[in-house]
Amino acid sequence: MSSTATIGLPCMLMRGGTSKGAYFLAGDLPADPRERDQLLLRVMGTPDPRQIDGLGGAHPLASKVAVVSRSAAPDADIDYLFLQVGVEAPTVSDRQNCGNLLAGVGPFAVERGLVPAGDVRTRVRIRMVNSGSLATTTFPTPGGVIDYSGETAVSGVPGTAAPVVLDFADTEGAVCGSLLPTGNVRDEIDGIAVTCIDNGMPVVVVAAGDLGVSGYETPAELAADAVLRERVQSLRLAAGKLMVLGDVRDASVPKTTLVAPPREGGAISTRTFIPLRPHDSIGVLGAVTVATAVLLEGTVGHDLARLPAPGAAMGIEHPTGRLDVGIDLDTATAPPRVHRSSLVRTARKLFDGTVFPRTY
Ligand code: NQM
Repeated sequence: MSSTATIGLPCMLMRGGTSKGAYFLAGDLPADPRERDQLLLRVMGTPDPRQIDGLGGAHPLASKVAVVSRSAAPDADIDYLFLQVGVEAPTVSDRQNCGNLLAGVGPFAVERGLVPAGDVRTRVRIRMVNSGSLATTTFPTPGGVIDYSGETAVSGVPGTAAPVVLDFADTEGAVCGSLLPTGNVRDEIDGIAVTCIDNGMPVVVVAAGDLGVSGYETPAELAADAVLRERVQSLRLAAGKLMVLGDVRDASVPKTTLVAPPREGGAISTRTFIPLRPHDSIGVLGAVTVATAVLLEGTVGHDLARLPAPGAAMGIEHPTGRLDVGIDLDTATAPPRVHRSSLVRTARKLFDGTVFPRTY
């Protein structure tokens, strides 16, 4: 047991978008990934469905960690490593990005003095270490002080807060190596048409109707459907191989998104499994990826969508509202190229202090 694990270590709890996590400076954690992961399991209280002995919120969306440091990359100010900590299972995975926790990374970097605050707003260039993709985040810092309060509402979060604008570049194939890792806009698995796509998050897109549901169910209704869960698992296990992810039984990716025609003025309606638990909304890069999918001709979802005017934001409807995503896509090339994507989130500093990992 290292001494870092027995004495406390600095930790900030933040809500980023519709997720919540523990933010650390990389230098405050053990450098050895195995030692670091053991420590984080104790910090979050994993494995335990209630995470009663740790900071985790007993849900994958509240069992997340951001590890932040100054970047050596010439085009980035900050490096951000995202770690998904299991709830029931003692897992710590770096195989996916998290665009929601990303919303807190810029403010955290300012809070910890890694980046100076601008007089009106601050722009931080962030390298997402999990994939090497770049994100730029911009948030208000009037008078050089972060202002977390504001009028921006994010579906799935009560109240309003200051806008955190996220711009993504190089997310195409971030995890799988290419936007359409199977080489096709559409494949068939278990007799069902799917689109396997990765624009920052590996996602299997399926028409809800093909799985015998409407696609407008509540997350609780979807969670109660054991047959659906089995079919989703079967699809993602096969898709994992096709998407060059290998055996994904214990991995958090690919996610599966069920799509249906929009009902709330957006472009498409979604219900997402992360990877088997229904999401109350949808992940940031998950939404970016699904928006990209439905823009491409021939994909599952393209014909179900009500596409906005070219250049307008794509409204991705989800169980608790809508996430509007801007996608700059060049479909004239083969395969199509995504130049950038952008959206708005909010973040909140919840707590700053010292966490005491349990010692054994
Ligand atoms: O897709 C959930 C979330 C996420 C990840 C998940 C995320 C993203 O809602 O970028 O933000 O898909 O596990 O935070």
